[in-house]
Amino acid sequence: MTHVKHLVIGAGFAGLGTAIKLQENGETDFLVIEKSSDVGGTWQANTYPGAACDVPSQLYSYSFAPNPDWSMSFSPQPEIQAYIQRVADESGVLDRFRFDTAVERAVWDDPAQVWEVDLSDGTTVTTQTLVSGSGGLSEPKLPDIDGIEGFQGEVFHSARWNHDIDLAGKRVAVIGTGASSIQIVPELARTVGHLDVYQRTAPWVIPRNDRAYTGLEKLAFRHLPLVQKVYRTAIYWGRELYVPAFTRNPALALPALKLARANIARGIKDPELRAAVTPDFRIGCKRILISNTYYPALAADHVELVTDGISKITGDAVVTTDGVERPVDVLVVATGFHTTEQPIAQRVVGRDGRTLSETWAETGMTAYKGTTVHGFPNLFQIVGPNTGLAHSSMVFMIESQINYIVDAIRTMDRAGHSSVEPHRDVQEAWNDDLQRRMQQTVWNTGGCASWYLDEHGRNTTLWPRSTFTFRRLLARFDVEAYDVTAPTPIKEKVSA
Ligand code: N01
Repeated sequence: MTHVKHLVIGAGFAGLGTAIKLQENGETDFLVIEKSSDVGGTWQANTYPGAACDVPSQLYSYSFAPNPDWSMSFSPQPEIQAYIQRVADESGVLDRFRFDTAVERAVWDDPAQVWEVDLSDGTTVTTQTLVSGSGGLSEPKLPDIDGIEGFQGEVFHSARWNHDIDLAGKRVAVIGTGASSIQIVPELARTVGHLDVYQRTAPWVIPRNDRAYTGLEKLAFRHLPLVQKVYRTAIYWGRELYVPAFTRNPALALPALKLARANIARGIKDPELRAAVTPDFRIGCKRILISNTYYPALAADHVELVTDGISKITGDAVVTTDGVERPVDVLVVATGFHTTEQPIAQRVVGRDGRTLSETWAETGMTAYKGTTVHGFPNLFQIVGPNTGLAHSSMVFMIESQINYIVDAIRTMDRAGHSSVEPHRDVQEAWNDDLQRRMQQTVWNTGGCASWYLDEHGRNTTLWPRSTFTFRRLLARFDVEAYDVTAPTPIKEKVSA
Protein backbone atom coordinates (compact mmCIF):
# COMPACT_ATOMS: atom_id res chain seq x y z
CA MET A 1 0.00 0.00 0.00
CA THR A 2 1.37 3.42 -0.94
CA HIS A 3 1.45 6.19 1.64
CA VAL A 4 1.51 9.90 0.78
CA LYS A 5 1.45 12.70 3.29
CA HIS A 6 -1.33 14.57 1.47
CA LEU A 7 -3.90 13.35 -1.01
CA VAL A 8 -5.86 15.91 -3.01
CA ILE A 9 -9.08 15.00 -4.84
CA GLY A 10 -9.70 16.89 -8.08
CA ALA A 11 -7.54 18.90 -10.49
CA GLY A 12 -9.71 21.97 -10.99
CA PHE A 13 -8.90 25.43 -9.66
CA ALA A 14 -9.06 24.02 -6.11
CA GLY A 15 -6.94 20.87 -6.47
CA LEU A 16 -4.36 22.43 -8.77
CA GLY A 17 -4.06 25.51 -6.55
CA THR A 18 -3.58 23.28 -3.51
CA ALA A 19 -0.84 21.30 -5.25
CA ILE A 20 0.98 24.49 -6.22
CA LYS A 21 0.77 25.96 -2.73
CA LEU A 22 1.82 22.68 -1.09
CA GLN A 23 4.87 22.62 -3.32
CA GLU A 24 5.63 26.27 -2.56
CA ASN A 25 5.59 25.37 1.13
CA GLY A 26 8.16 22.66 0.66
CA GLU A 27 5.69 19.76 0.67
CA THR A 28 6.68 17.21 -1.92
CA ASP A 29 4.94 14.08 -0.66
CA PHE A 30 1.49 14.53 -2.16
CA LEU A 31 -0.72 13.03 -4.84
CA VAL A 32 -3.57 14.59 -6.80
CA ILE A 33 -6.30 12.23 -7.99
CA GLU A 34 -8.43 13.37 -10.94
CA LYS A 35 -11.28 11.35 -12.45
CA SER A 36 -11.02 12.92 -15.90
CA SER A 37 -8.04 12.96 -18.19
CA ASP A 38 -6.99 16.58 -17.75
CA VAL A 39 -6.80 19.46 -15.32
CA GLY A 40 -9.54 22.11 -15.33
CA GLY A 41 -12.43 20.67 -13.31
CA THR A 42 -15.61 22.49 -14.23
CA TRP A 43 -13.81 24.21 -17.13
CA GLN A 44 -12.72 20.87 -18.49
CA ALA A 45 -16.22 19.40 -18.17
CA ASN A 46 -18.38 22.25 -19.44
CA THR A 47 -17.65 22.55 -23.14
CA TYR A 48 -21.15 23.43 -24.32
CA PRO A 49 -21.48 26.05 -27.09
CA GLY A 50 -21.25 29.53 -25.62
CA ALA A 51 -19.64 28.40 -22.34
CA ALA A 52 -17.94 31.38 -20.72
CA CYS A 53 -17.42 32.77 -17.28
CA ASP A 54 -19.78 35.39 -15.90
CA VAL A 55 -17.10 36.79 -13.60
CA PRO A 56 -14.37 38.83 -15.34
CA SER A 57 -11.25 36.74 -15.90
CA GLN A 58 -8.96 39.35 -14.39
CA LEU A 59 -10.57 38.33 -11.10
CA TYR A 60 -11.55 34.77 -12.02
CA SER A 61 -7.95 33.57 -12.06
CA TYR A 62 -5.27 32.79 -9.48
CA SER A 63 -3.86 35.88 -7.74
CA PHE A 64 -0.43 34.23 -8.01
CA ALA A 65 -0.69 33.55 -11.75
CA PRO A 66 -1.98 36.65 -13.52
CA ASN A 67 -2.64 36.29 -17.22
CA PRO A 68 -1.98 39.39 -19.34
CA ASP A 69 -3.44 37.73 -22.42
CA TRP A 70 -7.15 37.41 -21.62
CA SER A 71 -8.88 38.31 -24.86
CA MET A 72 -12.18 39.47 -23.38
CA SER A 73 -13.39 40.73 -20.04
CA PHE A 74 -15.53 37.57 -19.71
CA SER A 75 -13.40 34.81 -21.13
CA PRO A 76 -14.80 31.90 -23.10
CA GLN A 77 -14.33 28.38 -21.70
CA PRO A 78 -11.50 27.30 -24.05
CA GLU A 79 -9.40 30.27 -22.91
CA ILE A 80 -9.98 29.53 -19.22
CA GLN A 81 -9.16 25.86 -19.76
CA ALA A 82 -5.97 26.82 -21.65
CA TYR A 83 -5.02 29.14 -18.76
CA ILE A 84 -5.45 26.35 -16.19
CA GLN A 85 -3.43 23.95 -18.38
CA ARG A 86 -0.65 26.51 -18.77
CA VAL A 87 -0.49 27.24 -15.03
CA ALA A 88 -0.38 23.47 -14.38
CA ASP A 89 2.42 22.95 -16.93
CA GLU A 90 4.52 25.84 -15.67
CA SER A 91 4.12 25.00 -11.97
CA GLY A 92 5.96 21.69 -12.24
CA VAL A 93 3.45 19.75 -10.12
CA LEU A 94 1.90 17.55 -12.80
CA ASP A 95 4.15 14.56 -12.12
CA ARG A 96 2.22 14.15 -8.88
CA PHE A 97 -1.17 13.99 -10.63
CA ARG A 98 -2.91 10.70 -11.40
CA PHE A 99 -5.56 11.21 -14.10
CA ASP A 100 -8.47 8.96 -15.17
CA THR A 101 -8.72 7.78 -11.60
CA ALA A 102 -11.58 8.34 -9.18
CA VAL A 103 -11.76 8.09 -5.42
CA GLU A 104 -14.09 5.19 -4.65
CA ARG A 105 -13.99 5.35 -0.89
CA ALA A 106 -11.97 7.08 1.81
CA VAL A 107 -12.12 5.69 5.35
CA TRP A 108 -10.54 7.29 8.41
CA ASP A 109 -8.43 4.77 10.34
CA ASP A 110 -8.30 6.31 13.78
CA PRO A 111 -5.72 4.02 15.42
CA ALA A 112 -3.35 4.55 12.48
CA GLN A 113 -4.34 8.23 12.15
CA VAL A 114 -4.55 7.99 8.37
CA TRP A 115 -7.15 8.05 5.64
CA GLU A 116 -7.29 4.83 3.68
CA VAL A 117 -8.33 5.75 0.16
CA ASP A 118 -9.50 3.21 -2.43
CA LEU A 119 -9.03 4.35 -6.02
CA SER A 120 -10.79 3.24 -9.18
CA ASP A 121 -7.54 1.81 -10.57
CA GLY A 122 -7.69 -0.85 -7.85
CA THR A 123 -4.97 0.61 -5.66
CA THR A 124 -5.26 1.88 -2.12
CA VAL A 125 -3.34 4.85 -0.80
CA THR A 126 -3.04 5.95 2.81
CA THR A 127 -2.62 9.60 3.60
CA GLN A 128 -2.41 11.86 6.61
CA THR A 129 -4.47 14.70 5.12
CA LEU A 130 -7.26 14.38 2.61
CA VAL A 131 -8.07 17.55 0.71
CA SER A 132 -11.23 17.44 -1.37
CA GLY A 133 -11.40 19.82 -4.29
CA SER A 134 -14.07 17.78 -6.01
CA GLY A 135 -16.24 20.77 -6.84
CA GLY A 136 -19.60 22.10 -5.79
CA LEU A 137 -21.07 21.93 -9.29
CA SER A 138 -19.60 18.75 -10.68
CA GLU A 139 -22.33 16.13 -10.63
CA PRO A 140 -25.02 16.75 -13.29
CA LYS A 141 -28.59 16.65 -12.05
CA LEU A 142 -30.81 14.91 -14.54
CA PRO A 143 -34.52 15.75 -14.63
CA ASP A 144 -36.86 13.08 -13.38
CA ILE A 145 -39.35 13.32 -16.24
CA ASP A 146 -41.71 10.50 -17.11
CA GLY A 147 -40.53 8.65 -20.23
CA ILE A 148 -37.17 10.39 -20.65
CA GLU A 149 -35.26 7.10 -20.65
CA GLY A 150 -37.36 5.93 -23.64
CA PHE A 151 -36.48 8.96 -25.79
CA GLN A 152 -35.14 7.67 -29.12
CA GLY A 153 -33.15 10.75 -30.12
CA GLU A 154 -29.95 12.06 -28.56
CA VAL A 155 -30.13 13.39 -25.02
CA PHE A 156 -27.31 14.88 -23.04
CA HIS A 157 -26.63 17.20 -20.10
CA SER A 158 -25.10 20.65 -20.63
CA ALA A 159 -21.98 19.55 -18.71
CA ARG A 160 -21.60 16.39 -20.83
CA TRP A 161 -21.98 17.96 -24.28
CA ASN A 162 -21.92 15.49 -27.15
CA HIS A 163 -19.77 17.20 -29.78
CA ASP A 164 -20.20 14.30 -32.22
CA ILE A 165 -23.73 15.41 -33.00
CA ASP A 166 -24.24 17.98 -35.71
CA LEU A 167 -27.22 20.05 -34.60
CA ALA A 168 -27.49 22.09 -37.80
CA GLY A 169 -31.05 22.10 -39.06
CA LYS A 170 -32.32 19.76 -36.31
CA ARG A 171 -35.26 20.17 -33.96
CA VAL A 172 -33.68 20.73 -30.56
CA ALA A 173 -35.19 21.20 -27.12
CA VAL A 174 -33.40 22.72 -24.15
CA ILE A 175 -34.83 22.01 -20.70
CA GLY A 176 -33.95 24.62 -18.10
CA THR A 177 -33.25 28.36 -18.17
CA GLY A 178 -30.34 28.74 -15.75
CA ALA A 179 -26.82 30.10 -16.27
CA SER A 180 -25.84 27.26 -18.61
CA SER A 181 -29.01 27.40 -20.70
CA ILE A 182 -28.89 31.12 -21.35
CA GLN A 183 -25.43 30.71 -22.83
CA ILE A 184 -26.42 27.65 -24.87
CA VAL A 185 -29.70 28.97 -26.31
CA PRO A 186 -28.28 31.89 -28.37
CA GLU A 187 -25.57 29.62 -29.81
CA LEU A 188 -28.02 26.88 -30.78
CA ALA A 189 -30.44 29.42 -32.22
CA ARG A 190 -27.79 30.27 -34.81
CA THR A 191 -27.67 26.78 -36.30
CA VAL A 192 -30.61 24.56 -35.41
CA GLY A 193 -33.76 24.26 -37.51
CA HIS A 194 -36.10 24.76 -34.57
CA LEU A 195 -35.50 25.32 -30.88
CA ASP A 196 -37.91 24.80 -28.00
CA VAL A 197 -36.79 26.25 -24.66
CA TYR A 198 -38.61 24.76 -21.67
CA GLN A 199 -38.76 27.30 -18.88
CA ARG A 200 -39.97 26.30 -15.43
CA THR A 201 -38.89 29.54 -13.75
CA ALA A 202 -37.78 32.68 -15.57
CA PRO A 203 -34.38 34.03 -14.43
CA TRP A 204 -33.39 37.67 -14.08
CA VAL A 205 -30.87 38.49 -16.81
CA ILE A 206 -28.86 41.72 -16.92
CA PRO A 207 -26.71 42.90 -19.87
CA ARG A 208 -23.28 41.38 -20.34
CA ASN A 209 -20.79 44.22 -20.43
CA ASP A 210 -18.24 42.26 -22.35
CA ARG A 211 -15.54 43.67 -24.55
CA ALA A 212 -12.24 42.68 -26.08
CA TYR A 213 -9.10 44.02 -24.41
CA THR A 214 -7.13 46.36 -26.65
CA GLY A 215 -3.53 45.63 -27.62
CA LEU A 216 -2.46 48.54 -25.44
CA GLU A 217 -4.24 47.13 -22.40
CA LYS A 218 -2.66 43.71 -22.90
CA LEU A 219 0.74 45.32 -23.26
CA ALA A 220 0.19 47.22 -20.02
CA PHE A 221 -0.97 44.05 -18.23
CA ARG A 222 2.16 42.24 -19.42
CA HIS A 223 4.78 44.87 -18.66
CA LEU A 224 3.22 46.82 -15.82
CA PRO A 225 1.91 44.18 -13.40
CA LEU A 226 0.70 46.91 -11.07
CA VAL A 227 -1.80 48.04 -13.72
CA GLN A 228 -3.30 44.57 -13.86
CA LYS A 229 -3.37 44.38 -10.09
CA VAL A 230 -5.23 47.69 -9.84
CA TYR A 231 -7.65 46.50 -12.55
CA ARG A 232 -8.28 43.26 -10.68
CA THR A 233 -8.77 45.10 -7.39
CA ALA A 234 -11.28 47.50 -8.98
CA ILE A 235 -13.31 44.56 -10.33
CA TYR A 236 -13.14 42.88 -6.93
CA TRP A 237 -14.57 45.89 -5.08
CA GLY A 238 -17.18 46.54 -7.76
CA ARG A 239 -18.45 42.99 -7.27
CA GLU A 240 -18.36 43.25 -3.50
CA LEU A 241 -20.98 46.03 -3.70
CA TYR A 242 -23.56 43.31 -4.37
CA VAL A 243 -23.09 41.82 -0.89
CA PRO A 244 -25.20 44.33 1.09
CA ALA A 245 -27.89 44.17 -1.60
CA PHE A 246 -28.09 40.40 -1.27
CA THR A 247 -27.68 40.10 2.47
CA ARG A 248 -29.11 43.22 4.12
CA ASN A 249 -30.75 45.90 2.04
CA PRO A 250 -32.85 44.81 -0.96
CA ALA A 251 -33.28 48.44 -2.06
CA LEU A 252 -29.65 48.38 -3.14
CA ALA A 253 -30.59 45.83 -5.83
CA LEU A 254 -32.79 48.38 -7.58
CA PRO A 255 -30.18 49.37 -10.20
CA ALA A 256 -29.75 45.71 -11.16
CA LEU A 257 -33.52 45.30 -11.39
CA LYS A 258 -33.75 48.31 -13.73
CA LEU A 259 -30.99 46.87 -15.90
CA ALA A 260 -32.77 43.52 -16.07
CA ARG A 261 -36.12 45.05 -17.02
CA ALA A 262 -34.44 47.21 -19.69
CA ASN A 263 -32.68 44.09 -20.99
CA ILE A 264 -36.05 42.38 -21.51
CA ALA A 265 -37.51 45.46 -23.18
CA ARG A 266 -34.49 45.79 -25.47
CA GLY A 267 -34.38 42.14 -26.48
CA ILE A 268 -38.07 41.32 -26.87
CA LYS A 269 -40.87 43.30 -28.58
CA ASP A 270 -43.78 40.90 -28.06
CA PRO A 271 -45.61 41.84 -24.81
CA GLU A 272 -46.67 38.23 -24.17
CA LEU A 273 -43.13 36.94 -24.46
CA ARG A 274 -41.90 39.84 -22.32
CA ALA A 275 -44.37 38.84 -19.62
CA ALA A 276 -43.37 35.19 -19.88
CA VAL A 277 -39.66 35.92 -19.28
CA THR A 278 -40.27 38.35 -16.41
CA PRO A 279 -39.56 36.64 -13.09
CA ASP A 280 -41.96 36.85 -10.18
CA PHE A 281 -39.31 36.76 -7.45
CA ARG A 282 -36.89 39.35 -6.11
CA ILE A 283 -33.75 39.86 -8.14
CA GLY A 284 -30.80 38.02 -6.60
CA CYS A 285 -32.93 35.23 -5.11
CA LYS A 286 -31.60 33.01 -7.89
CA ARG A 287 -28.25 33.74 -9.48
CA ILE A 288 -28.41 36.94 -11.57
CA LEU A 289 -27.51 35.93 -15.12
CA ILE A 290 -25.80 38.04 -17.76
CA SER A 291 -26.49 38.01 -21.49
CA ASN A 292 -27.14 40.38 -24.37
CA THR A 293 -28.14 37.60 -26.73
CA TYR A 294 -30.54 35.40 -24.75
CA TYR A 295 -33.70 37.51 -25.14
CA PRO A 296 -33.16 38.25 -28.86
CA ALA A 297 -32.67 34.50 -29.39
CA LEU A 298 -35.97 33.72 -27.65
CA ALA A 299 -37.66 36.30 -29.84
CA ALA A 300 -36.50 34.64 -33.07
CA ASP A 301 -39.18 33.02 -35.25
CA HIS A 302 -37.74 29.52 -35.08
CA VAL A 303 -37.40 29.60 -31.28
CA GLU A 304 -40.31 28.89 -28.94
CA LEU A 305 -40.30 29.55 -25.21
CA VAL A 306 -42.50 26.92 -23.61
CA THR A 307 -43.75 27.76 -20.14
CA ASP A 308 -46.22 24.91 -19.66
CA GLY A 309 -44.79 22.16 -17.51
CA ILE A 310 -43.45 18.99 -19.09
CA SER A 311 -45.79 16.08 -18.42
CA LYS A 312 -43.83 13.39 -20.25
CA ILE A 313 -41.35 12.59 -22.96
CA THR A 314 -42.21 10.08 -25.67
CA GLY A 315 -39.88 8.37 -28.13
CA ASP A 316 -39.61 11.51 -30.26
CA ALA A 317 -41.42 14.38 -28.55
CA VAL A 318 -41.86 16.44 -25.42
CA VAL A 319 -45.43 16.62 -24.16
CA THR A 320 -46.54 19.51 -21.95
CA THR A 321 -49.31 19.59 -19.35
CA ASP A 322 -51.66 21.31 -21.84
CA GLY A 323 -51.41 18.19 -24.02
CA VAL A 324 -49.28 19.76 -26.76
CA GLU A 325 -46.69 17.42 -28.25
CA ARG A 326 -43.55 18.99 -29.73
CA PRO A 327 -41.41 16.68 -31.86
CA VAL A 328 -37.70 16.83 -31.14
CA ASP A 329 -34.49 15.23 -32.49
CA VAL A 330 -32.08 16.24 -29.73
CA LEU A 331 -32.81 16.96 -26.09
CA VAL A 332 -30.39 19.11 -24.08
CA VAL A 333 -30.93 18.98 -20.34
CA ALA A 334 -29.48 22.13 -18.79
CA THR A 335 -30.96 21.24 -15.43
CA GLY A 336 -28.04 22.02 -13.13
CA PHE A 337 -26.05 20.05 -10.60
CA HIS A 338 -26.34 18.19 -7.31
CA THR A 339 -25.29 20.96 -4.97
CA THR A 340 -26.73 20.17 -1.57
CA GLU A 341 -25.83 16.49 -1.45
CA GLN A 342 -22.31 16.30 -2.86
CA PRO A 343 -21.43 12.85 -4.29
CA ILE A 344 -18.02 12.76 -2.58
CA ALA A 345 -19.90 12.85 0.73
CA GLN A 346 -21.18 9.33 0.16
CA ARG A 347 -17.66 8.03 -0.20
CA VAL A 348 -15.96 9.56 2.80
CA VAL A 349 -16.30 7.60 6.06
CA GLY A 350 -15.35 9.37 9.28
CA ARG A 351 -14.13 8.43 12.74
CA ASP A 352 -17.40 6.85 13.88
CA GLY A 353 -17.90 4.78 10.71
CA ARG A 354 -20.52 7.06 9.18
CA THR A 355 -20.25 8.74 5.80
CA LEU A 356 -20.39 12.50 5.42
CA SER A 357 -23.82 12.11 3.78
CA GLU A 358 -25.10 10.14 6.75
CA THR A 359 -23.69 12.74 9.11
CA TRP A 360 -25.35 15.50 7.11
CA ALA A 361 -28.66 13.69 6.59
CA GLU A 362 -30.36 15.51 9.46
CA THR A 363 -28.49 18.79 9.63
CA GLY A 364 -27.86 19.45 5.95
CA MET A 365 -24.29 20.16 4.81
CA THR A 366 -22.35 21.81 7.59
CA ALA A 367 -18.67 22.36 8.22
CA TYR A 368 -16.43 24.64 10.21
CA LYS A 369 -15.30 27.57 8.08
CA GLY A 370 -16.64 25.65 5.09
CA THR A 371 -13.56 23.46 5.32
CA THR A 372 -13.41 20.96 8.19
CA VAL A 373 -16.04 18.70 9.77
CA HIS A 374 -16.34 17.28 13.28
CA GLY A 375 -15.92 13.51 13.14
CA PHE A 376 -13.72 13.70 10.02
CA PRO A 377 -10.15 14.30 11.20
CA ASN A 378 -7.70 15.77 8.71
CA LEU A 379 -10.37 16.14 6.03
CA PHE A 380 -10.26 19.53 4.34
CA GLN A 381 -12.93 20.47 1.85
CA ILE A 382 -12.44 23.25 -0.65
CA VAL A 383 -15.73 24.81 -1.80
CA GLY A 384 -17.33 23.03 1.14
CA PRO A 385 -20.64 24.01 2.77
CA ASN A 386 -21.56 27.72 2.64
CA THR A 387 -18.55 28.85 0.66
CA GLY A 388 -20.32 29.47 -2.66
CA LEU A 389 -20.81 32.95 -4.09
CA ALA A 390 -23.56 34.55 -6.10
CA HIS A 391 -21.60 37.66 -7.00
CA SER A 392 -17.86 37.17 -7.28
CA SER A 393 -14.98 34.87 -8.08
CA MET A 394 -14.88 31.41 -6.53
CA VAL A 395 -11.13 31.45 -7.12
CA PHE A 396 -10.88 34.06 -4.36
CA MET A 397 -12.72 31.76 -1.93
CA ILE A 398 -10.64 28.78 -3.08
CA GLU A 399 -7.37 30.63 -2.43
CA SER A 400 -8.61 31.63 1.04
CA GLN A 401 -9.27 27.98 1.85
CA ILE A 402 -5.97 26.81 0.40
CA ASN A 403 -4.11 29.31 2.63
CA TYR A 404 -6.01 27.95 5.63
CA ILE A 405 -5.24 24.33 4.75
CA VAL A 406 -1.56 24.97 4.13
CA ASP A 407 -1.36 26.79 7.47
CA ALA A 408 -3.12 23.84 9.14
CA ILE A 409 -0.49 21.49 7.74
CA ARG A 410 2.31 23.80 8.90
CA THR A 411 0.75 24.01 12.36
CA MET A 412 0.35 20.24 12.62
CA ASP A 413 3.93 19.65 11.53
CA ARG A 414 5.31 22.18 13.98
CA ALA A 415 3.34 20.85 16.93
CA GLY A 416 3.59 17.20 15.99
CA HIS A 417 -0.18 16.70 15.76
CA SER A 418 -1.17 13.61 13.84
CA SER A 419 -4.73 14.82 13.42
CA VAL A 420 -6.96 17.84 13.87
CA GLU A 421 -10.75 17.90 14.01
CA PRO A 422 -12.99 20.89 14.79
CA HIS A 423 -14.74 20.85 18.17
CA ARG A 424 -18.40 20.02 17.72
CA ASP A 425 -19.57 23.12 19.59
CA VAL A 426 -17.30 25.42 17.58
CA GLN A 427 -18.68 23.99 14.34
CA GLU A 428 -22.25 24.36 15.61
CA ALA A 429 -21.67 27.95 16.68
CA TRP A 430 -20.18 28.76 13.25
CA ASN A 431 -23.24 27.34 11.52
CA ASP A 432 -25.76 28.90 13.90
CA ASP A 433 -24.21 32.26 13.10
CA LEU A 434 -24.31 31.54 9.35
CA GLN A 435 -27.94 30.47 9.42
CA ARG A 436 -28.89 33.49 11.53
CA ARG A 437 -27.28 35.78 8.94
CA MET A 438 -28.95 33.78 6.18
CA GLN A 439 -32.44 34.59 7.46
CA GLN A 440 -32.34 38.11 6.08
CA THR A 441 -30.75 37.36 2.71
CA VAL A 442 -32.59 37.58 -0.58
CA TRP A 443 -31.68 33.93 -1.22
CA ASN A 444 -33.88 32.85 1.68
CA THR A 445 -36.55 35.54 1.52
CA GLY A 446 -36.77 36.51 -2.16
CA GLY A 447 -39.64 34.17 -3.04
CA CYS A 448 -37.91 31.60 -5.21
CA ALA A 449 -36.67 28.02 -5.10
CA SER A 450 -33.03 27.61 -6.07
CA TRP A 451 -30.09 25.27 -5.87
CA TYR A 452 -28.82 27.37 -2.98
CA LEU A 453 -31.41 25.77 -0.67
CA ASP A 454 -31.58 22.13 0.40
CA GLU A 455 -34.74 20.06 0.75
CA HIS A 456 -35.36 21.54 4.21
CA GLY A 457 -35.09 25.09 2.86
CA ARG A 458 -31.69 25.63 4.51
CA ASN A 459 -29.11 27.57 2.57
CA THR A 460 -26.07 25.34 2.89
CA THR A 461 -24.27 26.54 -0.22
CA LEU A 462 -23.67 30.31 -0.09
CA TRP A 463 -21.42 32.53 1.97
CA PRO A 464 -23.61 35.31 3.46
CA ARG A 465 -20.88 37.87 4.18
CA SER A 466 -18.21 39.76 2.27
CA THR A 467 -15.47 37.70 0.69
CA PHE A 468 -12.79 39.73 2.49
CA THR A 469 -14.38 38.67 5.78
CA PHE A 470 -14.05 35.06 4.67
CA ARG A 471 -10.41 35.73 3.76
CA ARG A 472 -9.79 37.30 7.16
CA LEU A 473 -11.48 34.51 9.11
CA LEU A 474 -9.40 31.89 7.32
CA ALA A 475 -6.13 33.83 7.37
CA ARG A 476 -4.68 31.68 10.16
CA PHE A 477 -5.33 28.07 11.12
CA ASP A 478 -7.02 28.48 14.52
CA VAL A 479 -5.81 25.30 16.15
CA GLU A 480 -7.58 26.27 19.39
CA ALA A 481 -10.88 25.46 17.63
CA TYR A 482 -9.73 21.89 17.10
CA ASP A 483 -9.28 18.61 18.97
CA VAL A 484 -5.76 17.53 18.26
CA THR A 485 -4.10 14.15 18.51
CA ALA A 486 -0.41 13.59 19.05
CA PRO A 487 1.31 10.79 17.13
CA THR A 488 0.84 7.41 18.79
CA PRO A 489 3.05 4.34 18.84
CA ILE A 490 0.40 2.60 16.68
CA LYS A 491 0.89 5.15 13.93
CA GLU A 492 4.63 4.67 14.05
CA LYS A 493 4.10 0.91 13.74
CA VAL A 494 1.85 1.36 10.69
CA SER A 495 4.09 3.75 8.84
CA ALA A 496 7.23 1.71 9.61
O1 N01 B 1 -28.10 25.09 -13.48
P1 N01 B 1 -29.27 25.81 -12.66
P2 N01 B 1 -27.03 25.73 -14.47
N1 N01 B 1 -37.97 20.38 -15.51
O2 N01 B 1 -29.54 24.89 -11.51
C1 N01 B 1 -34.40 23.89 -14.65
C2 N01 B 1 -22.75 28.00 -12.46
N2 N01 B 1 -22.60 28.35 -13.85
O3 N01 B 1 -26.19 24.62 -15.00
O4 N01 B 1 -35.38 27.36 -11.83
C3 N01 B 1 -37.81 21.61 -16.01
O5 N01 B 1 -28.96 27.22 -12.37
C4 N01 B 1 -34.38 24.86 -13.50
O6 N01 B 1 -35.67 25.37 -13.29
P3 N01 B 1 -36.06 26.02 -11.84
C5 N01 B 1 -23.56 29.07 -11.76
O7 N01 B 1 -23.15 29.15 -10.42
C6 N01 B 1 -21.86 29.43 -14.16
O8 N01 B 1 -27.67 26.60 -15.44
O9 N01 B 1 -35.48 25.08 -10.80
N3 N01 B 1 -36.82 22.43 -15.70
C7 N01 B 1 -33.38 25.88 -14.04
O10 N01 B 1 -33.97 26.75 -14.94
C8 N01 B 1 -24.94 28.52 -11.87
O11 N01 B 1 -25.85 29.06 -10.96
C9 N01 B 1 -21.75 29.79 -15.45
O12 N01 B 1 -37.52 26.10 -11.84
C10 N01 B 1 -35.93 21.99 -14.80
C11 N01 B 1 -32.38 25.00 -14.79
O13 N01 B 1 -33.05 23.78 -15.08
C12 N01 B 1 -24.69 27.05 -11.70
O14 N01 B 1 -23.49 26.81 -12.39
C13 N01 B 1 -22.34 29.08 -16.46
C14 N01 B 1 -36.02 20.70 -14.22
C15 N01 B 1 -31.17 24.65 -13.95
O15 N01 B 1 -30.48 25.81 -13.67
C16 N01 B 1 -25.75 26.14 -12.26
O16 N01 B 1 -26.18 26.61 -13.52
C17 N01 B 1 -23.05 27.98 -16.13
C18 N01 B 1 -37.11 19.89 -14.62
N4 N01 B 1 -37.27 18.67 -14.09
C19 N01 B 1 -23.18 27.61 -14.82
N5 N01 B 1 -35.00 20.55 -13.36
C20 N01 B 1 -20.98 30.99 -15.78
O17 N01 B 1 -20.04 31.38 -15.15
C21 N01 B 1 -34.29 21.70 -13.41
N6 N01 B 1 -34.86 22.56 -14.27
C22 N01 B 1 -21.43 31.69 -16.92
